Order: sequence, then structure tokens, then C-alpha cells
Amino acid sequence: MTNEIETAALAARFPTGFTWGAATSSYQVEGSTGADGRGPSIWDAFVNEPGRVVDGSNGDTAIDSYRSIPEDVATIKALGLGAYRFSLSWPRICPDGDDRVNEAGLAYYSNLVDALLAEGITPWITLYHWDLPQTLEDAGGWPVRATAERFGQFASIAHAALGDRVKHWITVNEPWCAAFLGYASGEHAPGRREPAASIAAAHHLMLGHGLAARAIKAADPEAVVSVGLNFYPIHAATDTPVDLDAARRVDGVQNRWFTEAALRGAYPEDIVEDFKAISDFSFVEDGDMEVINAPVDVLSVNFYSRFTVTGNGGATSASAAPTGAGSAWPANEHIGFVSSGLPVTDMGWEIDPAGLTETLTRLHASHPEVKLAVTENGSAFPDKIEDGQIHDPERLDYARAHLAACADAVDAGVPLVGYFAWSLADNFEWAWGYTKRFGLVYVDFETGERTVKDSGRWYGDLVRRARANREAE
Ligand code: IFM
Repeated sequence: MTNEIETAALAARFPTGFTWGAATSSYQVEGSTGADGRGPSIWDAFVNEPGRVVDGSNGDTAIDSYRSIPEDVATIKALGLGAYRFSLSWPRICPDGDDRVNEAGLAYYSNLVDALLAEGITPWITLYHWDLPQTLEDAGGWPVRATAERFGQFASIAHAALGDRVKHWITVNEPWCAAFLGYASGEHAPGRREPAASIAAAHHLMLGHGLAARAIKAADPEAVVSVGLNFYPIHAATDTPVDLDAARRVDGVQNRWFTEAALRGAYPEDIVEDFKAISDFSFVEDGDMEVINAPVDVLSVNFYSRFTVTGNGGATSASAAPTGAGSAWPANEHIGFVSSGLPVTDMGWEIDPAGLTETLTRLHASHPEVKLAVTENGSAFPDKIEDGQIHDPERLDYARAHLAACADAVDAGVPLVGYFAWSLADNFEWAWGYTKRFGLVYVDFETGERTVKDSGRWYGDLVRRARANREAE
């Protein structure tokens, strides 16, 4: 009973029109990587290299979402969600990454959009969630300018096919991961370890964002355009100058680099100076920053954890280290990540709900003109089926605490317009394969069978209560 009262009280704290959803991405859920003319992506190649994925798995089947539109939409509906964020597989639509379109690939997304709309579920499309067509990587990948231009073209193709029904567009998801895990530490596809090239990759990902955002807005001024960035509160391990400087650097690369480029049209000067140690920035052309500074209607905030940082890299503690610690921070290899003693999820990521409020209020203070949406938030914990049920109190507590943190931000005046749980269902967790479960819905990876977890039921209950409150007003 107490819990029901608490849930009702939490639901009442969200404003009218708030978007409630869950998120996935193409390579993590679709499977059918060889079906209907889809071309290969960098992830198809990467997973086949020995040692890249901890359990040696791949996304060939994933959770079979390509063949499960009715089931997936029914699951979203059963949870009571009003929105579904999914990504388009670029090589499914443009198998060679150029302007030749694979109509069968487009048809899959068109059918998914129709099925969602028929159930009153609003689609939020992400254009790039890391599955670059392999042909574009063969031509140089994101360190090369032409990839950004191709991406702008892809955005126009996707929007021309789906823009009559889809209003919400997120251009690029987590360019930090795509650039620095993909091209600096090599922990993600394409697995390159070229720190200088990773900075060019980061620039071209943002240029791609700008080109895509402008193409969509030109086609539909009413479209709601966004870019998806991953944020972490950064704390210095001590107040020594070396640790404080490490915190400034990590905060700059993680929280300010992409945000300021998109929203202010300039990279933070202090980080430009740091990066000059390894890059001459010759890839930045006149006019690029204006393109990158395209209108953003909603900033998509992905939030999982916080970092405590030291300038003495040797002190890195494995449990506190983000994926890619050290080598994923080009020009900052001396930096380490230490535990602050907070409890951690199955990823080893510290749980810091107050850090979400801190992130949202800081973003609002720095960029008051833009609305915010939490487009990913969630936790991995090992799950066990017991009598056909999944009791996952830790995931439920994580969700409850982070939603309360969102409500605190709303109370503080942050224009927060939505929340998307990561993820709708357990799926392929990149270099962790199928060993980490983030879903509101449990997936039996052998049979594909779905079972709603306790956390999914709780989230659905919260959403229904929030909606009922507003309808009663
Ligand atoms: O699964 C990923 C997702 O693809 C991007 N953001 C973080 C999630 C959890 O690691």
C-alpha cells in the first residue's frame, strides 16, 4: 500500500503532456542482419573479430525485432507507454551508405511506424545509433568528412519516407561513444586505436548531426529535432590541482564538447587546447561550426552514472572505470577513475540519482533556450525467472530513484518533456554481448520469449497513473 501511495505521489509530480517511453537501437534488437537487402555494418564486422565481444556473440539474431513488430508493439502497448524510441539501421536503408535506397529496408520502418501509430504510440526515431555501413568505414569512416555528408543525405532519405508520420528525430546518439570508443580505445566498432583520428571522428559526427538536423528542418519546420548526448556528473577525487584538472578535462570532453558545439556553435576553448597536443584541427573547415549549430528543439539526455576522477591514472579502480577508461580519453591518458563508494549496477556503474537532477539543472542553467528529455536511463542487473516472473527490485529502485530525480528537476524549473527507459527489452549490449540485461522486459535469448519484469510493471503503473491524473484535470 505504501508503495502504491508513493507511486501515485511520484506520478503526480510530472507535467501535462509529458512523454513516457522506452528505447532500443537497431543493431541491439533487430537481428535479421542478412535479410531483405540489408548491407553490412561496422558492428557485423567487429563482432566477428575474436575477443571483441566478451561472450563471443553477435547481433545476427539479437531479439528478432525485425520479425516481431506485432509482438513488440503489443508489449509497448501493454506497458501503457506513449512513445517508443528506436533507431534506423543505415545499412538496412542504404546498404552501401550512398543514395541508393533499399525499399525493403525502408518498408520495415514504415510498417513499424504504422503499427505504433495505430496503437497511439508516438515514434521517436534515432538516425544513427552506431551501425555505420561498412562501405563507409572502408572509405575511412567517421574520421573522413564524406561520411558526414553521406549522413546528411541519409537523413533526407529517411525523412522523405517517414516524415509524414514521424515528428521526433534524434540525429546522432552518443557521439562520445561512437568517436572515442570506436576510434580511440577501440572497444566498440570499428575497433580502431587512433586517438588523433578519433577527434576528427567526433567533429564529423557533429557535422553529420548539423547536416541531418538542417535537412529535416528544411523539409518540415514543425519537426522536433534533437541530438542524443551521454552525460555524467564529474567529481575530482581530491582537491589537489592534478585531480581538479583531471575533472575539468573529463567534464569538458564528456559534458561540454558536444553540447557546446551543438548549442553554441563552438568547442570549449580549454578542451581545444588540451586536444591540440595530438590534433591540429585541420579537419575543421570554414562554416562547419555554423552547420553544427543547427536548431535543436529538445536536447536528448542519456544518463546512467557519475565519475570520480584522478589525474594519477595509476589509481584507476576497475569497478569505477567507465567503459574505455584511459585510452578512450584522447590526450588524457594520464587520467584515472576511482570508486566513490556508491553502490554499483551489474556494469560496475555507480548509482547516483541526485547526479541526474544535477545534470538536468546544470544543462538548463547553461542552455535555458532548449527543452530537455531523458532519452536513456536504466540499469543492468542479473535476472532470474522464478515461476514465470522476474523479480528485479534493484532495477525497480534504480528507476524509481531516477524518476524522482527527474521530478526534482521539474520542481526546480527544468523544462523536461519526456523520459525513456533504457531499454524496452533485454538485448545485445555491445562489447558485453548478451551478458548484461537492461530491459523492462526479460528476453529468453534462446527462444526469444518475452516476460515483463516487476520493474516494467511498476513503470507501466506509474505511467498510467501520471496519464490518469492529467486526464482528470
Ligand atoms: O546499450 C547502450 C545504448 O546503446 C547506448 N547508451 C548506453 C546503453 C547501455 O550501455
